[in-house]
Amino acid sequence: MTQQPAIGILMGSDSDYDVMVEAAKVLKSFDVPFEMIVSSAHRSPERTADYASTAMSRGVKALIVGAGAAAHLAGVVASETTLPIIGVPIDSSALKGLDALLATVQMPGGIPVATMAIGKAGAKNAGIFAVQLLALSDSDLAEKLVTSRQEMAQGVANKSDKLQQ
Ligand code: RP5
Repeated sequence: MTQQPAIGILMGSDSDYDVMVEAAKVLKSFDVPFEMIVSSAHRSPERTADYASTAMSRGVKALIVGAGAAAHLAGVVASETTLPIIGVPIDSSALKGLDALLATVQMPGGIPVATMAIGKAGAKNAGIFAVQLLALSDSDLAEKLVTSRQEMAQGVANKSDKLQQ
């Protein structure tokens, strides 16, 4: 049986996939069920509003939303739901994501979007942040997060050791 998605990953275009898949990789590594959706704030506003407004009733706990250029998608999604929204600005335009960063992060008071870094690092961190939210009520996930940090630290030490050889 397919597990109910706990996290939704939404992107404004299929051209955003190479960035947003970094969030998906993190969720997979923690065995968190998720769904990936393409919908645009501007090109398919009704589809976007419908997805965002029904996500909570389908058991989704948080949404990771990535878009580039005039990146209004995360904000529009945030206006349609009280689920936590994690925004990922994508470096898909001539302005290399600075436009998307400002469009995603500069929300008016009252409708928050937790905005990550531009591009792949932001998508990866969005995945980790989503796991951290779920871990507040899931002790197995909380333990896995601690193990993951320990492995990361060990990886840094290993790289340093290699430099000495
Ligand atoms: C945004 O415009 C999308 O999120 C994407 O980053 C950018 C370009 O989209 P395409 O023209 O490649 O579909 O809405």
